[in-house]
Amino acid sequence: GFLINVLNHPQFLNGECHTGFIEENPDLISLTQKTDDESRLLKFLGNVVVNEAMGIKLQYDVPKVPQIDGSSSSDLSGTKQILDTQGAGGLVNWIKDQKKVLLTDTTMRDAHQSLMATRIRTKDMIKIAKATSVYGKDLFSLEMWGGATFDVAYRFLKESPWARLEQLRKRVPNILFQMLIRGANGVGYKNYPDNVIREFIKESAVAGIDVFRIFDSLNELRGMGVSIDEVLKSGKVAEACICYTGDILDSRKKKYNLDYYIKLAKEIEKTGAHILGIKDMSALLKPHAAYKLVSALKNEIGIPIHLHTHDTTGNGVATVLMAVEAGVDIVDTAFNSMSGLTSQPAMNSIAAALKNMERDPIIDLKGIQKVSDYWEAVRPVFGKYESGLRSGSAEIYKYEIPGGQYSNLKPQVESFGLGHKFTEIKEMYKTVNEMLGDIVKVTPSSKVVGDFAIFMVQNYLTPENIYEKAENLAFPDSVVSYFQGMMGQPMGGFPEKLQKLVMKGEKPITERPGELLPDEDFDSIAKHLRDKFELEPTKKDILSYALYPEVFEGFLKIVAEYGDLSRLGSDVFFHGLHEGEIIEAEVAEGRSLMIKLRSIEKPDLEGYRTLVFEVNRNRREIKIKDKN
Ligand code: 3PY
Ligand code: ZN
Repeated sequence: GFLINVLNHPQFLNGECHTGFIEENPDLISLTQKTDDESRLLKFLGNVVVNEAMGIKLQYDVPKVPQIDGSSSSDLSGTKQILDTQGAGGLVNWIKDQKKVLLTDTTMRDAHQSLMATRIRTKDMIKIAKATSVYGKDLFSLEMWGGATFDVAYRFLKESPWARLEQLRKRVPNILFQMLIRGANGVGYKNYPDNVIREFIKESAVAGIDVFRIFDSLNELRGMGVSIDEVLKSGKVAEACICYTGDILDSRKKKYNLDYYIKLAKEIEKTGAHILGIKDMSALLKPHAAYKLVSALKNEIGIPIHLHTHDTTGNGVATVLMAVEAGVDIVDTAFNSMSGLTSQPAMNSIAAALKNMERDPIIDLKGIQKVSDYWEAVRPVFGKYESGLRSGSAEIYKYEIPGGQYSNLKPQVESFGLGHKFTEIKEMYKTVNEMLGDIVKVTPSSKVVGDFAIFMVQNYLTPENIYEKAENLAFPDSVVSYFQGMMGQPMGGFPEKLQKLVMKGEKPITERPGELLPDEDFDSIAKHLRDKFELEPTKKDILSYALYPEVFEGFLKIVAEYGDLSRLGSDVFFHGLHEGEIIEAEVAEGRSLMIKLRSIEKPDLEGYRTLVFEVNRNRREIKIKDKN
């Protein structure tokens, strides 16, 4: 490395080398560690420039972080302190005593999951964390973990979701942290052994999660039982959900009517859960249905009610306001610049609308505007992950597609080369739901319906011809797993004829999947990680591997190859540098490199491009294979 540094030094290249040259340039004698970081980072950047951004990078403004003076951020006391000093029961009593409606902010979880394929990075979150803790001090909670964030952090962002939790916790000591857990499906797409779910909850609770929002993708209570039980044991807050589907205002729809939800809510209350969540993942809960449902539930159960909806139809704010009228205790919202469309309804607007009203959430309106302004400036960097939806869509009432899935469906369909059949696939989504007997659709059951719909269109199948045409076709894994009973049992059971077709003679299960899955062997995972990666794994590593073996291994390999990428700015992480751009890249605590991309050369005969960088003014060249 040393010799190359000398040879590449601009002074050396210009023939200005004399005997004192080395002494005057001590940075040439670099530790191996340092050159390692440097080469790894350049390799990463080179790949982004050549193979992802293709040398094109727009101008992004640096988001302004509101300045907080020291005094306003210390001694903050909020819902977190109520839980920590009075326990979950004390918190529940406090909620019930509030006249105001309490607000949750979902920006760091569902909002970006639904708007930009979950791509917001830890770095963007921690910059605004302190300001959020100050200006959002009267929020009930921040939903900032779980759902798809766990998988995406490792898979696409090459960073640890655990580190995110830890870093946010340090900066937000006063507001409850909330996560979404898919019951027995954890933060994944399939049922996990009970010990994985239990240990994951324990570890998350210790790491800083306070409120666990638990749901089952088929509204099966037994799919949530293990999670509820473990959260109760941990002393944290168990929020168990009814997932809303159908339309309780339509008397022709008999399956998911008001009685169905009341019965389920009562069963949930009996489990000892602290809060009832109404999870309206597809934004199907119309404003007047919200009023009807919340009013009825308020009469029937005693625990607080927390409403989660999306704005996919454009009616989200109205739904929230009607729920507030009916006495809902807590509602999910997102800072305005991260709200709307497939995301949550707009927090700043709702808080302003309720100003001076009986249930005024009493939030610092000026302060939350500053936080919203920050996110507005962050968003353009993630533009390529946005869906392009420009308005709310009333057709979602017909299709019943969850927010996150709706914005993702188009790219997914395009990846199958079926972009021109998007409308047909949405129609098929509805048809498949009917073929399955009208099921609750939320991760992972929504993925089953989506995969099945694409499969139908791809293979020119219809509900009529499928029985002869698909006899020898292999169905998507998610569909097979669903019919095996590995995601639980849908209300009303499986359609038998279709189940036979998919299962091809195999016998489905009716037990709770967790009863049949053998416990995960954590010791053998630890040994595997030790042997393969020379890593002394933490409990968190072991759990991450148990949940996502390939994804976690992929993450470890990337870190070995490129180093810790979490310190790079998102503009650089996603778009690299443009020719002539200079960045300051932090490679380790307190150590930054000044990197300039001088030029991108034309590919050579083997398709390699030479990129000329300057790192701390030293010339560095690297060759990157152009894969395009
Ligand atoms: C998730 O499971 O990630 C969801 O957001 C479902 O609505
Ligand atoms: Zn949601």
